[in-house]
Amino acid sequence: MRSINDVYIAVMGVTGAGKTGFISTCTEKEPLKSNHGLLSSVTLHTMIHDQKTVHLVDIPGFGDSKRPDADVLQEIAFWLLRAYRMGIRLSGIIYLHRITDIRMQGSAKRSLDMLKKICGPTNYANIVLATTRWDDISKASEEAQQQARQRYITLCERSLYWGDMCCAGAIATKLSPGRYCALKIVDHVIHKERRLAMLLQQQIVEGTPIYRTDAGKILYDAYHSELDKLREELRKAKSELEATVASFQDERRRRAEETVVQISRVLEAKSHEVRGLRIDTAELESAWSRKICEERQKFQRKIEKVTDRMTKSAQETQVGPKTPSPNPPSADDHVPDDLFRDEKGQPHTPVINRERCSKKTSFATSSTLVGVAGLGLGVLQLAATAACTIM
Ligand SMILES: Nc1nc2c(ncn2[C@@H]2O[C@H](COP(=O)(O)OP(=O)(O)O)[C@@H](O)[C@H]2O)c(=O)[nH]1
Ligand SMILES: [Mg+2]
Repeated sequence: MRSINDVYIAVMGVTGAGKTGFISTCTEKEPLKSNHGLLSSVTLHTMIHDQKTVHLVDIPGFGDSKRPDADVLQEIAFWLLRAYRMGIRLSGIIYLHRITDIRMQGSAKRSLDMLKKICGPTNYANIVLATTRWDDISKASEEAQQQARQRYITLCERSLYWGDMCCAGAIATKLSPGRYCALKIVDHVIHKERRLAMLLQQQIVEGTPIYRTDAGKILYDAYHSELDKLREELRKAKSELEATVASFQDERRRRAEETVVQISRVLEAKSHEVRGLRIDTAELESAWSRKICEERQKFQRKIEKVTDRMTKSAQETQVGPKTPSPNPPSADDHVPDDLFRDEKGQPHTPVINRERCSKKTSFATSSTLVGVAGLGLGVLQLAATAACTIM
């Protein structure tokens, strides 16, 4: 069971920075292959380390082409709000950055700015800034290695990047592959023995709408610049369309029409994302609670489907016992561990045995049931996802 006295550490960074890999290295568990079409993606990964229960919280990155930043921020805000209400406090933040990224701009810079605004300056001392992919750099030319070392120095020195956080007590480090180095970072956070109230968390708890929080403002302003640009593009595209009407050039008109439709679609999608930032705390909570409830039901249906197939498959092979393994997933296993209790504050008791998705554990024991075992692993993968995904 998870407890508010456990250690909770957020792992952040752009998509591809190495968060999931880092967590998997620490916990020695296979990373979840996919999120099975889930809407939410803040996931908790638990290990016992130094006689403490440590939960590494995989926070979705900004700048993900598959997901709007506004949606990511909503989810983080919701998670922090829920955690706060349950008495859970983060002990620190591990922020990962690829040293192979040549320039600190675009989504990398935005992600860094968001980190600062989500944490707030008073929590900078509890941030570890870790650079990944040094192994790739070590294979590069001497010149490229020199450039990477210089990038690292620039990152640490410039206030615009990590300098301000380092001056306030954050530490920067080069992450080497392997568990030893990863756990040293975790140890650093644990030994500080802090329980933090993140800036975004405080602001959301006070009822500030997302777009007026420090983190939300960054996105909101960026969205507005983007919307302004799109409106200007649309205006130009529409005047081009008008010109083509007069010119009777069919092909040119068709292209102009397509452009107008395309820009209008993007504009509508972006406007919708911006509206998501305007919601207040109560709306955030009800919208995301609903989403998570729907997700839970979706999971339940998926697991039931796979379990059904497993049973049928076992019967069709007509070998071995009818049950697919000595440890078939029970009905209880399918109920996601709502770490975080239900609406009435009652803890959900069923807990999925996370050891079953440990790298060292196999599910089926009989070689005649390979196909069934495959399905069984599917169930475990779903169950594991449910266990660490749903709050
Ligand atoms: N060579 C190398 N690859 C890495 C390192 N860290 C992560 N990766 C790879 O980068 C990709 C993205 O990593 P992942 O952990 O999924 O990033 P996330 O999006 O931040 O969770 C994966 O293919 C990893 O294997 C590293 O330090 N060195
Ligand atoms: Mg990941």
